[in-house]
Amino acid sequence: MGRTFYITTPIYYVNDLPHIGHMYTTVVADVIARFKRMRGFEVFFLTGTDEHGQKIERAARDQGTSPQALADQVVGRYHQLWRQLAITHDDFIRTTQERHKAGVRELIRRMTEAGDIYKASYEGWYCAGCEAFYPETQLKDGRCPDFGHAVERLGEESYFFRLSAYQEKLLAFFGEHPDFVRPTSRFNEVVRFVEGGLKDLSISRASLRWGIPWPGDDGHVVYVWVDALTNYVSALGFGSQNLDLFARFWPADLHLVGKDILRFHCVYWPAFLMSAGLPLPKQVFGHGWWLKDEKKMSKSLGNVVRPDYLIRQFGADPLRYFFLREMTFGQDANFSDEAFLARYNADLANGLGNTFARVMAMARRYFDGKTPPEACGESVLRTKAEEVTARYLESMETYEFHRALEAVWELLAAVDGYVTEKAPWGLYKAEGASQRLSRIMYNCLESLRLVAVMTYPVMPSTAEKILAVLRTDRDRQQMVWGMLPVAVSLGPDEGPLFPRVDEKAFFAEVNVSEGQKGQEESQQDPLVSIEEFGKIKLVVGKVLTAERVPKSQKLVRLEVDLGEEQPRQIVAGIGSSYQPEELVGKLIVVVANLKPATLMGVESRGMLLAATLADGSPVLLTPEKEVPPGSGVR
Ligand code: ME8
Repeated sequence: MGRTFYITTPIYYVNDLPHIGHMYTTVVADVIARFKRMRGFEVFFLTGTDEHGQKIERAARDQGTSPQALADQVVGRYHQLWRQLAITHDDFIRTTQERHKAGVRELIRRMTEAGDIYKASYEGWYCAGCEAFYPETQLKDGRCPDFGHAVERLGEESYFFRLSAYQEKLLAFFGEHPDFVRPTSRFNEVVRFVEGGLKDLSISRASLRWGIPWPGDDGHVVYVWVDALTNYVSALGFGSQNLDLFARFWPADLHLVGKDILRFHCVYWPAFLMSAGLPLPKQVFGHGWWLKDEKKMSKSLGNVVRPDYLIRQFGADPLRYFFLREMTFGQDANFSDEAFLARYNADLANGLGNTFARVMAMARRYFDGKTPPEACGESVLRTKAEEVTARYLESMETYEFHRALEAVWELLAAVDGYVTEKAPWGLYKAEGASQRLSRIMYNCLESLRLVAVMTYPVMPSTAEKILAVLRTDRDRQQMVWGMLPVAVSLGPDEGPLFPRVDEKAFFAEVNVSEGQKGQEESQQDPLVSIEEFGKIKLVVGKVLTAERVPKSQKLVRLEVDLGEEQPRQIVAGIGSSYQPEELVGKLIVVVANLKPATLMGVESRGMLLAATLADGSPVLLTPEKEVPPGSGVR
């Protein structure tokens, strides 16, 4: 049986569109997955989405849609983005899938059987942003300690997990597995946290509906973190009849996460697994954050970056390269377009692109469009290439990607230096396509082949392009010297790998077109022109009938007179603040030309406007005097 490697990303919340942080973690996981496959491992690479909980329920309510519809929409964007970024995940799990729910029920059944679950009443400070309770002592200025989100006092009956019983067991496990958390500094933080004492954990919510019902008690849903963490085993069939994947791939080799969610992965998850009698993952890596202007990006700060425009303009490879090269894996780094362009021009257009173009132009000319006819045994370049390959492998194994890439770029520089020193053009002039010239060019081409193989996990499409020109197929991708075939026709010249970009022109263009799109997506308060605003048709309407949408807590179906021939049917998420009866006869403001949408099976042809209070509840907008239905609003 071959060696296996199971790698996971966090499953991302669907309350918002993906941003650079989600892209980063997933790209890094993809690089590791591709690297391991290349080294002969049978890899299982999992990513997915975390779709339950208060965050999602609130976001859906704010957008006047259902949590499931919101999730479906955001998941669509994730799938599209992972395709654009050339992500090779083997599975995509969604916590709303039945297979996942079965896994959660099985985990809870086992924890209950172990005697680790009891029911008690609970009161505490709840942060909806983090989906977590905090003790009074941990609050900072009355807000959540990590991000400063608002917290609220919540009290209810809840099921508890006996986390306190696992303090010693966890510490013993940490002691026996010094590699469990990386980087080491983060491991120490985790150990200190557990040494500080563990309190039992509330793992159900009675006040929330959008979640997995507690097995045998429909009045509760499972706490979103118990739900979410279980994805790592439910995706392998845990909780179902078919345990083949589970037997093959569990325990995970690597949970890759951002440092924000380390505690959930290094303390709670191992405790749940111990309780359920399951093996623990081998390693959790908590990487650093991409910062914007030295601050962590977050939706609430409005400084989120979505570099979709960079993917549109450059394809996936340059951004993948930038992610891996710019950030010292584990630490924080700043993101900026300037830094991206600087790396693009220096490392890709100049470094890789130019060296490749320069060497290939000579090789094509000297050997009639073929690879050199004679290979070379020993040379300085071979020595360098072998030293670089060894260093690259070592750095990739320890996830020091920036070092691995640095090593590869050293080899590129060595090729450049070698060409300058040997001056093959002089030889060609003097001797024609001689044996000596053949050996020199072989050394260069073989080094470039190795560069392509080593860059493959990070820049798969560029590597494939180079390998196609060098006529080396997948089987020949081993990282050993001497695999380049001699005297075979080179693949066609497809032009520069990375055309140089003029920074001034780039920023001028980015600011007027693409960048604006990026900005609009990333800023909280984007500006719209009067023409854009004019496209929205706002009209006063009079509510004729109102009734609740069956099975929905929030949705109300309205028939509204907009001064048109027929009343309009509108579905609005206002049922928790208004009784249907009190709506009839009210004048409201409606977006009349919104694309129709179907909410819980009922078509809505428009949207009513309401102010939103801090707790998310809506207050209807109504004209200050009686006006006829159909009056325009501007
Ligand atoms: O936490 N820099 O989901 P989430 C780098 N659903 N990485 C970042 C980042 C940044 N500025 N911002 C986010 C959740 N990330 C839970 C996880 S797992 C069982 C449940 C990345 O959508 C990083 O990997 O908030 C972080 O851990 C993750 O996105 C959080 O994604």
